[in-house]
Amino acid sequence: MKSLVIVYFVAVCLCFTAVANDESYRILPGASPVVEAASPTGRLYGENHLKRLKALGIEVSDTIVSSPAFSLRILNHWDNLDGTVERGYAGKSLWNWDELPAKVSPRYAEYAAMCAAVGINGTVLNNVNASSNILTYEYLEKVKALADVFRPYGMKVYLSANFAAPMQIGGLPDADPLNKDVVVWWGDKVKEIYQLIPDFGGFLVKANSEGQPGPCDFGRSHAQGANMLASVIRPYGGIIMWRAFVYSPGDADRAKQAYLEFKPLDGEFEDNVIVQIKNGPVDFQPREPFSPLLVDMPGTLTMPELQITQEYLGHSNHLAYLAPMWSELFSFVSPESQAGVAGVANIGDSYNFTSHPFARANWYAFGRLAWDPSLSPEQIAREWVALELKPSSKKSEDRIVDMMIRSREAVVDYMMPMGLHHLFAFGHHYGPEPWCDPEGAREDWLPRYYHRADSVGIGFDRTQTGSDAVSQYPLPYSEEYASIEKCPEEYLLWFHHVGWSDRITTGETLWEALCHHYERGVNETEKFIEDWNACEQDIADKVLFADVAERLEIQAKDARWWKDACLLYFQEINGLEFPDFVTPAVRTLDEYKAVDLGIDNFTCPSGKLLDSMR
Ligand code: GCW
Repeated sequence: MKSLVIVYFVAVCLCFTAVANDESYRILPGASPVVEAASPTGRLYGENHLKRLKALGIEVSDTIVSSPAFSLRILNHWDNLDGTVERGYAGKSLWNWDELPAKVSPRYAEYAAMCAAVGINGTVLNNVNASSNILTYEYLEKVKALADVFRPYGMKVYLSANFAAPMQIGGLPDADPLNKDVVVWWGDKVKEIYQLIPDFGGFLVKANSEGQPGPCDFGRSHAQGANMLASVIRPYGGIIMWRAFVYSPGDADRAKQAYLEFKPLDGEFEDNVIVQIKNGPVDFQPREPFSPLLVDMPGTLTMPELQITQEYLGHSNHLAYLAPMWSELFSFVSPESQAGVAGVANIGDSYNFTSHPFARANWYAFGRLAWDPSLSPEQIAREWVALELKPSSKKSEDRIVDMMIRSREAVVDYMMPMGLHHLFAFGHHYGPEPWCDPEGAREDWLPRYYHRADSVGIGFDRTQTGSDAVSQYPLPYSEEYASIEKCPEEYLLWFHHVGWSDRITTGETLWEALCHHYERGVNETEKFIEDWNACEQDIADKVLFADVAERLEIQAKDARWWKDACLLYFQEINGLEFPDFVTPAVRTLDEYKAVDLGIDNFTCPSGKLLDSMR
């Protein structure tokens, strides 16, 4: 416990510097510490923090003053109205639209309490690939029922809006943001929403992205589209979160496209529009360099979008504790420059909300970091392990925290180390398919677009001799990333096409280094099994213990699959021998190529089912 007390002291000091707002609180020390706050939500957060300290056995010996770093700390649910969840791996949607508003499940309040425990203050209920039906009166009544449950927990409700809603449910011939009828339609719709939900938060919009409608369909810019919605919602205090996740097949490197489209619009957005930008320039890969757009829109409110659901990190089968990834982002993107932070939720109707017991740690960590990004991933893991797993010995606690901290790097190592990205199977994004080439598929959806492996080398040249994405970065990063010598190893193949036999800074050839990473990733997953088994005596919840043990077995098997499939495929291209330390592949490349999980694009069955199909 001592280490926790020390880190808490540091965290408390840092919080003193944060700006006070009505969500902040103060806890005064004493035999029974007192919570002071300017608002009921601030009081709730203070009480929740005090509860956490008590549960962790930490005494309040000095006054604690705390304010959130980001004023908007929001979950994005990619939940569809038919109960499915896009990229959701924890069962079906938690929202039972068929039963609402008549029947309000007690799980809604449980969910809101979990969010409030870590300071999450908003939730977008539906998928960004939005059905316009959510804006019909029938659904708005259901949304109101949820908003009523969430309100006492300090959680505001937001909705994803389909930009073509005036056409789809309003009967208008277009959705041009400069068409007066369109503006009137949105104005009436917003009025209807606020009559039902006076503290409605606003809209999240995915426009002109992956086939979704948007202002560009009518010759208008993203700023014109966002500003029209912003103007109708402004009188009610609402906001528009406008996503910058745009790319289209064409000449420009996909990693450059959001910047190319949005940077020229800097300064044009209304001040109740926040441009929501994915953490990396491509798409939630196991590791990406930060998105340069996040640091180069000085005249625009921006917020990073993180992905809590593990679309590209082994779904709910793999242990991947994501706080290290998010802290990495905040080491490049200063939280003070951002208006909020969004996390794509990993929550469903599964018995524990997230399916993998450790996936709850990512929900927890998202909230804790959104409140205070200076908290260390280790401290957050320590809190979560002590609060949720409650191991009966310090040794097991340390062991589990250590596993969690190592887990994200392990996933990067066995899936796509050294800056490789998008080697995923088409559609479901679970297993490896660096060779994937389905007929008629868009080039920028294929792994070869990203890995560019050929007989000479591997990696995407994003320097001046290639796509020049490096020049979108500010100094010193633009210079560092452009130089093959100075580029950090973890981004090497993101920015450079490197010869297979070129020596990298460790003295190994690129091929040896790549093999090393894959091998290390696999070894780590085997160590996770040993580590977890060593904790068995200390975990009282035997069902949870067995559940995790089973998933770790799947993860280790998958890690071998990733390593074998990728290394065999790259070997076929470069014709080199494997270094001695590489363990022999379990199957041949052809056998791996024949693996067909038979699962659809967006959802994934339970680990067990997947395992039996493998
Ligand atoms: O990562 C991709 C996902 C899509 C998702 C899209 C987005 C909601 O594969 O399923 O759609 O990103 O972020 O809009």
